[in-house]
Amino acid sequence: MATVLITGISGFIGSSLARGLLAEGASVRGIDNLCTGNLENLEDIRTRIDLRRADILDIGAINDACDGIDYVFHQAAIPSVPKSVVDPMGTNGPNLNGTLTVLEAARKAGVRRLMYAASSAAYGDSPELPKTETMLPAPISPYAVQKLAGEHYLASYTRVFGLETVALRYFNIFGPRQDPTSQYSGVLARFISLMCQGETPTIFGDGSTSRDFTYIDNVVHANMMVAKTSAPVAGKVFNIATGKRITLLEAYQEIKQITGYSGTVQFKPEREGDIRHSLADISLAQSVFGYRVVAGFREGLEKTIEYYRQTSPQAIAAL
Ligand code: UD2
Repeated sequence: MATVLITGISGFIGSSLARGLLAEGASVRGIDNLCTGNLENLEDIRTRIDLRRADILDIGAINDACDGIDYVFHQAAIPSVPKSVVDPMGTNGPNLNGTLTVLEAARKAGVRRLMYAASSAAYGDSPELPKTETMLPAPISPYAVQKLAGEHYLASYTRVFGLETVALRYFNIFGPRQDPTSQYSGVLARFISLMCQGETPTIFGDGSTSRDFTYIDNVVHANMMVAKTSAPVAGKVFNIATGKRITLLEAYQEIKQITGYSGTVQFKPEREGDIRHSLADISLAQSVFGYRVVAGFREGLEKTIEYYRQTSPQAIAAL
């Protein structure tokens, strides 16, 4: 049975990974500084994990956390484009130096493989679709630069030190436990939580903006597949998405249909720096390590809406 470390375990993606890995029989250790994460995300599994409160830049704590670990799933980050624009230096610490800290600790501890939450932000807003891993990256925001620089550190640690690393470029992940409360929250989390409470959502732009919205189960599946594959994945980068794109207007209409929301939507000008369209080519992950889309957009929406329906508005507000 493998012993795994999840950084950022109390976040939306980290806590989902923890559940998936526990279900596979893994022994799960996690670290989090609770800066953007939330302990409520771990409520049902709290007693089954070795949870450590530590900062990703605390090399001593990260060294300790990597001791005896087979696989690291590095999810800790400040995952916000706008926040990185407001505070490039403050976000560079956790997002880039934090990744280097984890790589260094993993190398010293003899970890078998390290999986990294990379971002589709690396592609920038070049109009070419779908995005393939061979395209030249064109990061725009500090966040995109930080995440892309992390990928290069991974490749370096594989080449120079022989540590097996894999970068998974996530495309617009959504699902239960995603925090819907901030103005920077993912659009689907915002739409769903607002519409479940009968409040009016806002579309920035004319609604034709599109994204490759990816349900969280696909991310958990991808991480587990790539951790255990015997295919040559070390030092590589893979898109993790669905290979389909949905416009904001389509997303709004589907949510409306599922929730029975009877209100309207308001339109506002596009947000500064928004990318118009995003769509992934997922054939590399499919062919190299058997990734597949385990849950599509509609199924993901239904499950996410079910979750927000069961979560009271007060609990959402407290997130
Ligand atoms: C996502 C990721 C980000 C990074 C980036 C890569 C999230 C939350 N963010 O940013 O971390 O990886 O992709 O490019 O997954 N919008 C509305 N109404 C709202 C909120 C948003 O119309 O209430 C629009 C927004 O202006 C944008 C689209 O929805 O056009 C998606 O916004 P987002 O914040 O969910 O995600 P994105 O693609 O900016």
